[in-house]
Amino acid sequence: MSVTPDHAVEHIAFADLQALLETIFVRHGTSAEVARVLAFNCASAQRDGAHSHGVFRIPGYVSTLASGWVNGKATPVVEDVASGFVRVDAGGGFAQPALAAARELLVQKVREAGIAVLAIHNSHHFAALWPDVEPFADEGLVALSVVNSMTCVVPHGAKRPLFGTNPIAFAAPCAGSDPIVFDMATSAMAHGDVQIAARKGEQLPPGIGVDRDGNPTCDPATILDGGALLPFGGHKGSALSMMVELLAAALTGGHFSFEFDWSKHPGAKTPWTGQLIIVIDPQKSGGSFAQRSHELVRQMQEAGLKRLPGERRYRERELSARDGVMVEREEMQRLRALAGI
Ligand code: NDP
Ligand code: PYC
Repeated sequence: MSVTPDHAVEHIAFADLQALLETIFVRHGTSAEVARVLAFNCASAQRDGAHSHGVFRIPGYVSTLASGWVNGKATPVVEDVASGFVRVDAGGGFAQPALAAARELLVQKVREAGIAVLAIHNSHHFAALWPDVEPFADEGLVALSVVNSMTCVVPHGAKRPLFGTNPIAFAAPCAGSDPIVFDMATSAMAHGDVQIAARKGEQLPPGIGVDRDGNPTCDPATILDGGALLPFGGHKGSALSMMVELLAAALTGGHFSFEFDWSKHPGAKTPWTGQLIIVIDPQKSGGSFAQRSHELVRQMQEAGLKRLPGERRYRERELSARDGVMVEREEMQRLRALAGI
């Protein structure tokens, strides 16, 4: 993994980065509200060092908006379907504004029933998934989310790609510390990281992907040029990826990763799929969930664990609060050009 020299980066205040990204989104065709939600999401990923879904994604957002593939001004339609079920039609827009529109109703249901599901369809998700679950854990709730993406992963034992990179994110409160959060693609590597490696001319470890004929390759450019990714962990990751297709698409009414055709929209980058979020109120269990989380973490650490999932991001977040959010200088130039400043 290459290291960026200090002189090649800028440090920018989080609020300034968010404002810059908002300007870009509005300039390239979103409503002010959609721009606000996406800019906060993307700036948060950059702040936390989640680089495969930070400002690296902005040119993709811009090209997808320009292609007419996504509706940047969509107004989500929220439906109160049952005591534990909220459905949202994102209107061909982004998934995060759909979540924002349904959030209050969802949490109200969770507090009443102890559990509720948010099923988003007709949506585009181009971001990290942890920003969608972590805020629930900040409020004392447990949240699990899945989203499917675009065909680029060969199911274990199959001959051609079918699944998306299909991440799973989970967040739970933990007494005395930040929430426990993990967020992982079910592919051996996120597509974004393959793109970053290709851009840097780096090779990948074995077991990540195959070329267009199904032969193993460590070359990210070969994977991107007609090749495909593999699920992580063989048949186990493949089963989880299948579960994500079922929950994020079949259950929500969204498209499977292989069901949409963006070929008539050159520049389209955002998967047109679905997202499921399950939120649970652990207070309904009668015990002290957050104390129990704390105990589990304590035991894991006593067993020798040095790094919890989420911890690296929290550390990066602290550094960004102290020094400003780190962005490569070249990237900042691109962002300012896209903002027209
Ligand atoms: P990583 O493999 O980098 O990390 C997965 C999880 O494991 C994270 O929670 C991470 O915590 C944790 N982790 C990593 N290394 C360790 C370690 N050594 N010990 C303990 N925990 C560790 O993520 P992926 O590459 O799989 O995914 C990257 C991003 O891509 C995700 O945010 C995902 O949502 C996004 N994505 C989005 C898609 C979409 O369709 N929108 C599709 C696919 C991926 P930490 O964060 O603290 O490093
Ligand atoms: O990194 O795999 C990925 C991805 C797909 C859609 C958005 N991110």
